[in-house]
Amino acid sequence: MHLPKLSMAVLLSPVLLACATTQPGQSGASPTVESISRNGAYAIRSFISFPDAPEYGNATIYYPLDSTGTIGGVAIVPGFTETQRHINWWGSRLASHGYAVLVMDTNDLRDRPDVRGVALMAGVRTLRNENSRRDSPLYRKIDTSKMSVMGHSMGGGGALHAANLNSGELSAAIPFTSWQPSGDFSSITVPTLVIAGEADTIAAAADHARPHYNSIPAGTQKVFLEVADGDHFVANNSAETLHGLLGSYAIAWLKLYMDGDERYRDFIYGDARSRNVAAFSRYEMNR
Ligand code: 9J3
Repeated sequence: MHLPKLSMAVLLSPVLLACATTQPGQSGASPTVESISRNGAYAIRSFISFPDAPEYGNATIYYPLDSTGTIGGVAIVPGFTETQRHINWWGSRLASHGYAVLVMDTNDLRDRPDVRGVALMAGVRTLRNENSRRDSPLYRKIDTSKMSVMGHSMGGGGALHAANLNSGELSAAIPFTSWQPSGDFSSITVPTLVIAGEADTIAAAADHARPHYNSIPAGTQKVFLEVADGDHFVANNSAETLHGLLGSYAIAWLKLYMDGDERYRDFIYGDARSRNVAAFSRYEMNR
């Protein structure tokens, strides 16, 4: 058995010593504003053949080809009368940065936010189960302890409901232009990035995203991003000119809070955000 001698040689190699300085949670090249504002390094694949869940309708799982180690998962639900095609740019964008992303349809186009929250948690369950399903392209590739939820409008309300009821099972939540009258999300303990639109006339920020954000406890990491002059659809497929900007914040949020990769902190809290100051009518945080 010559392995001990070999590993000693390996440890003393300067190249591998450099690798050994990589901090927990870090993977991939050093991020820049540019690199997190477009698709990442991974080739993207998707599939639709996985066990059906009663809580949601059709769904697609996007994932990075040739990911190394295990990866976190994100479940995403659209808004009232919407389907996957309204928000599925997030699936490929996040997959290209190293996540397994389940983008779903609801059972009923009119399902309310709380029902969408239950659907999201079922999506999380599906992603976790893919890790142990032998025929899955994600077999043994998922870190089942890293799961997050996102959603648009009533689906953003759903992401907030899911986080409010299941913070212990989640790593992060990212509602965008969330809709839930009288929404009280005071049980959320997972880091939550609330994306809003200044000129949203369907889910007015003053009546929805803003009070949603305020209801999240001060002891929970939270950021309120309000797109200047942004409408109800700022984070949907149709708002292509905002994909780079909003994608960069969501990616930084997931990398920091789902993977613990501290290299992304500055893109949210530090100097790297000041370059976008004109894009936001509000940019608030509790820390
Ligand atoms: O999911 C959404 O876009 C909410 C839109 C809305 O105003 O619903 C009211 C019934």
